Amino acid sequence: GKRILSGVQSSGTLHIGNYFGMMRPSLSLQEGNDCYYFIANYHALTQLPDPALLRQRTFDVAVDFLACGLNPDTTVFFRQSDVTEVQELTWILSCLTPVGLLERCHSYKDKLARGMEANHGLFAYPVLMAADILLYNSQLVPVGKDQKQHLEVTRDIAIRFNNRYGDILTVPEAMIQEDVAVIPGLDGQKMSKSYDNTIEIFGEGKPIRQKFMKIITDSTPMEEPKNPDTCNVFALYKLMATPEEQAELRQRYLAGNMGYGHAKQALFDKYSEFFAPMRERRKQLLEKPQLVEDVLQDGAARARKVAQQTLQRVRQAVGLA
Ligand code: AQP
Repeated sequence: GKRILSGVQSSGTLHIGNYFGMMRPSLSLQEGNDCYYFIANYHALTQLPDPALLRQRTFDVAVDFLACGLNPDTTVFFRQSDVTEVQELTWILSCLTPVGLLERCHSYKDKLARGMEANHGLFAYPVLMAADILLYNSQLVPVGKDQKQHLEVTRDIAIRFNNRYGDILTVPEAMIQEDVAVIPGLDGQKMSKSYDNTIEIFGEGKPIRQKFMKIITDSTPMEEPKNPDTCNVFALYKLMATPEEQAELRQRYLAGNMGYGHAKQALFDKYSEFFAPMRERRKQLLEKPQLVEDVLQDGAARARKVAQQTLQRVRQAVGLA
């Protein structure tokens, strides 16, 4: 088995881009590996100044991840901020991270371009992420393609550290599944909270159905054949449908006489069915907030043990201990 690390920010409501890009691959690694999965609430703080909302969303992410199948008996599941050791490692790593390395990060440049406030936390985000990964001696990090560059920054920092201080840190590898590397949103761009183009994992009622109906398609007329392989609706359908169901819908695209409204309805039905069991588990968990809190506390205690060992080695190596 390998040491796997995976994190998700609590900056908003989890969407199916998070689910298929990161959560599902992470969940499928639980058996036979040594998994550390956490809620990145320090990271969320770079974008979320409302304390009540940050607390609420952190709890919601915990519930949603558990509902989606995280097994807290085998996986160490915790809140990032419950293991404050990560902040000391962040500082130490900061002292060997060139500013230019961070200035080149697309995610930071994107956020600036979209008018977000350039606080230092946002700039230093990849160093905190490196600390998360390195603190737990992670070997594999399942992520969507948007995080590829940040993983390279982590590797770069780890290698710099080891070159300077000796072989202390484990240099991790990104695990990116090509078929789910970039899940498209309603507008066909990467699904992302900050693009406001998301489909929530646990969306409800009319508003969520309306979102499906708003997915952008080309304007091929109803009666003409359509290309499933360039269609956002079909791309999302493929994530949830069996091979037979995919073949069937593909056939209908190619045959013509099927409007996009029909494909969207098929996608919406599939989504409702796919997430139904998780929705049920989520309902049960929402009734037991103390159980969720206990899981996180227990996870934090287990995570802290590893964190303290790594930090001790690091402090020794750099001359702080
Ligand atoms: N569209 C996506 N396709 C594939 N993977 C995705 N991930 C996010 N969007 C997609 C993956 O989800 C994991 C957790 O993401 P995060 O908590 O870092 O959130 P994010 O990437 O910041 O999500 P957003 O919605 O894109 O937020 P903003 O707009 O704030 O940047 C990561 O592994 C990510 O790759």
